[in-house]
Amino acid sequence: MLEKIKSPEDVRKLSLQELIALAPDIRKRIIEVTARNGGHIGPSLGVTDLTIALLKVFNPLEDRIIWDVGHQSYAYKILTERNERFDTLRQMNGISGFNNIFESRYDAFGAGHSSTSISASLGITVAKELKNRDGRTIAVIGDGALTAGIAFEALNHTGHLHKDMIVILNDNNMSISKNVGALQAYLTNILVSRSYNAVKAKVWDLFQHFPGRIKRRMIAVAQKFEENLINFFVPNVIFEDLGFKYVGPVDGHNIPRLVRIFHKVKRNMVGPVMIHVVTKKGKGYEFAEANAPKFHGLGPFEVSTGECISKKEISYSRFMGDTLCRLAKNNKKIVAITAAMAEGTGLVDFSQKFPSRFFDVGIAEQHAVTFAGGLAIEGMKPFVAIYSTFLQRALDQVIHDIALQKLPVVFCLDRGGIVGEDGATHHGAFDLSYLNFIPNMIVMAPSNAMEFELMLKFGAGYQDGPVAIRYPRGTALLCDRKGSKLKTGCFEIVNPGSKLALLGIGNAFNDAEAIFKKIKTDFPELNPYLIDARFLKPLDVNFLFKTAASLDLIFTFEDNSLIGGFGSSVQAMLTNSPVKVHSFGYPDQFIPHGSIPALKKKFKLNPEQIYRKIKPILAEL
Ligand SMILES: Cc1ncc(C[n+]2csc(CCOP(=O)(O)OP(=O)(O)O)c2C)c(N)n1
Repeated sequence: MLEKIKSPEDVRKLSLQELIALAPDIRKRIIEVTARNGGHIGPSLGVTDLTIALLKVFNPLEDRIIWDVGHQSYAYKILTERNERFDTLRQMNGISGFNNIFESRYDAFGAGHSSTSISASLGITVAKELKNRDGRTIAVIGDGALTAGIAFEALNHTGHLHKDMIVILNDNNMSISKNVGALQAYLTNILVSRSYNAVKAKVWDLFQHFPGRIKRRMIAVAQKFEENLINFFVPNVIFEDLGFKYVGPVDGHNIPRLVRIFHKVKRNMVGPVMIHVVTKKGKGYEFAEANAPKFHGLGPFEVSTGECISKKEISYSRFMGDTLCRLAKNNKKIVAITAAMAEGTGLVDFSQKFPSRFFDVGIAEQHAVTFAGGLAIEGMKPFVAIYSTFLQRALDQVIHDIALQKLPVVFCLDRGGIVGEDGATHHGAFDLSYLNFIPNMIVMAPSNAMEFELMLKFGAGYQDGPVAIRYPRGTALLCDRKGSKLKTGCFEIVNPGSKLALLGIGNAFNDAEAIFKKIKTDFPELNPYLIDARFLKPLDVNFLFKTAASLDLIFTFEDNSLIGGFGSSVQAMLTNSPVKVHSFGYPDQFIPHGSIPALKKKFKLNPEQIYRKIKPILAEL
């Protein structure tokens, strides 16, 4: 079937039976490609039927379909003229793992961070009306994404404006792990509403006594009736009270039924409509159905077994979780907070060992930070583990609620630096910059696991204000070098030298060290300083003013945007001294997707490339 589909127009021409037959083909394609390239397989398999039904009824060039996060849009990509390129998913210059308006005219709004779809859809709806343009706008948002403040803000505004707009709530009861919160409990309540299910069970039982053909016809009639009947039994007041017409719950894997409902809504809508669709994450691939958190998003895996191909090394995330468990054992004040990322941030063990001191707040980074503030002001020691890219969303809370009040919250910023295949929306390339300007903040970055442990311990003991530790994605580096005791605002001098210094922060220190080794081999007469900066803030004023100012040349290394980061701080401090500072980091642009080595190469930031660049300068020296 899939071979026949060149564009969404072809989907619109298919009969219901053909639509049903198309679904397994798409699922097969998604499984094959994600097994090779990694990616968000579970969410995409879950909405394959929903996507087909949407494209049967709506025309994505006249109407607008906005996928929240965009991680579930693989079937949509396949059906909107990207099947041929789908093999390049998440690879350098290939198809993005999320929606991207520069990739396709069918992608109505870019995403990667969650919960933006209703706001964007409302903007599009209003703009269309102002321009007198036809077409429906459809936001598809997951139950997990609905936990974020911005989604509530958008529902509030949509209900108020009362424009014709469709919100599809894709309810699979899961965020990455099990979804949390009172709203989720409410949604579950809708699904298991006892009176409704009791009536339904009795009716279906009754049908079993009829002969085959009559039974089938009665079931068809009952299904239609059920869509209306359900509203009598189900407590749907929240969405209705917010100004939406509520439709559902609807089986998200029943394509004919979805098509029927979409047609009906399209024809009859007045004001905003919420269609509550129930799906199964990972639908159609047994391993993904059985283990939704693992198959939410993962690296390459073996299709026949569902086993991951990469080696099982301890990641920085896991190392953080393990260390925090050890610290929390002896320090009852430590609490851990995640915003729907317990797996990703390595906190699953912590959640099991210290359930009363673990909080998954849902996709609610802003709330996570201010909630930590409340805990801290009462004397607790909160560790907030959030990916660097997602903390961007809570910048004001970090400034206004935490730093301004000098609250001793520890921010564990996972996935600092570039993250690879997830691309521009997920790289943590700005955190050194956006934390750098905040007064009262201590900002550290470890170059290896041992350093990381020292920093986590430092954070646990520090009471005078907030501490941020940013660390990269990937394997926690073990290292023979025993670091000296951590002192606030002191660089670690790994090799004392003269004339020249290599200053690296965090993961980039390892690049500095590799370059240092090359210099020692090629220029035995040179003895550069090798510095593991440890602290972005406060910087080591002592070293910079006393020692560095008398050097000829300094190279700084960071896996962060050059603007406002480590190198720019060092340069600013040394403006009045004759020493020359060359900084290596990411340029002022959004870094695309691709493997980390490929991206470093593209930006000429791997140690070999940097070395080649600085060699002539060294020769002069
Ligand atoms: C602001 C933000 N925080 C965290 C994430 C990481 N994240 C990606 S998808 C996801 C779960 C989304 O759940 P849901 O909306 O129910 O969609 P599903 O994956 O279940 O289809 C999370 C937490 C994100 N993309 N954006």
